[in-house]
Amino acid sequence: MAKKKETAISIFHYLTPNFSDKTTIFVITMKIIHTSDWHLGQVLYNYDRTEEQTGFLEQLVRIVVNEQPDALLVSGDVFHTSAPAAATVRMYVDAMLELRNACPTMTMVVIAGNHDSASRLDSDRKLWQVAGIHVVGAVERSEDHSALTEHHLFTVCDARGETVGTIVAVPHCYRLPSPSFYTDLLTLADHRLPVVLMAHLTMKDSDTTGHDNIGTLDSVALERVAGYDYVALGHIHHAQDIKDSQKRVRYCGTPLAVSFDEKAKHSVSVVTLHGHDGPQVRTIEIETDRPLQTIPNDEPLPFCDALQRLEEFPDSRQCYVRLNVLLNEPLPIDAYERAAAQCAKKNYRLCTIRTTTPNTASLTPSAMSVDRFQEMTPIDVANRYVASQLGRELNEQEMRMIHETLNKISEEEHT
Ligand SMILES: [Mn+2]
Repeated sequence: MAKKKETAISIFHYLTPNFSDKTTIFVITMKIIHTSDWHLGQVLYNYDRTEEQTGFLEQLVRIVVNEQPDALLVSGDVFHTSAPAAATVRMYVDAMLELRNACPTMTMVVIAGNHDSASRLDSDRKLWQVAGIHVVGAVERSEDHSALTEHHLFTVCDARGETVGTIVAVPHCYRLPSPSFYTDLLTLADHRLPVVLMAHLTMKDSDTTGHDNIGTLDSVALERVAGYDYVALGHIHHAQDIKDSQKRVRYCGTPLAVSFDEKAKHSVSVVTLHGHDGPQVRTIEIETDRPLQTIPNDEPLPFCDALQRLEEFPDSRQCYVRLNVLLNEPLPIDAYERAAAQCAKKNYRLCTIRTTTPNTASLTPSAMSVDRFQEMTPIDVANRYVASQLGRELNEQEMRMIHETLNKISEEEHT
């Protein structure tokens, strides 16, 4: 039997000299957990969310313990702000180390999203490396292949130490070194095994429900990430496979809702790659004690009726509430107090009263909602302003000036 197998392998080698033994005998599998958009440190209408975020991170640790994946990928927007508070950073550091202990052999990769500060994430990159955690804050602009490989490519091994694939990690970036950057990096990877791209971007044809149309200026066409076995995306908060990608290109979505417009379920994705066959994706729902709830959820109602709905709302959890009011008459002067009192009775947290005037109730609002505006980073806002006023994007110098100013502001805020 062994002899037959050996003969078969040598025939295979003769025919395909570039293949290694293991690809001929076994189908190599790589199991990854894909998550993104944690937005740690987000404050929702002045309510601190540390408890919920800690709750998510604890669930993630349990998932990693149970699944024992080969890799854990965090595709950007780890933090909600570019200069997170010390307590938020501490929550992150503690969680990363617990995740590391939960599965000591898995490869861990984190990339920066548009909400993260690339340079801050990169500042302790080498320290994270000691814990076997790869952090990629900024894009490597050198054209040197070994520099690019060292910065962006990470080998994944299984629990036995066998190589099972490669992760190509590209953080959010307003200007890539070239439009073909993703496929250029693919050529540096070992193609005999699955190659996975991590990126934080707006993919063309993605469902942006719950988002403003930010980032359409630099939306990426499917062809630009072609050739990868799986593309683990972050940025759009609604979990989805990209149309026409044969499920190879996917947003895993937020584990916790960041805004009231994110109504889909929240989960992390468990992805198994068998050689170059299409990925198998399973989702594990993330539970929360504090869901974000618009009341009524479908159509706005006059204030008193909306208040009635709030009173009757059955969820026994400690919901965050956005009251959805149809303005057929002016809002009572004590509307907020009445709504807040009703919320207090149920241990809910009133966030906002959304008002719709009757003649626009059926129309899609063209202006941006407060929720959507809050989701945007200062750079997004500046980009949108420049695009609407000047019909162009921010240039490098303007971007740098804004970043410097923002850093100064956040330093002052934290002193
Ligand atoms: Mn995000």
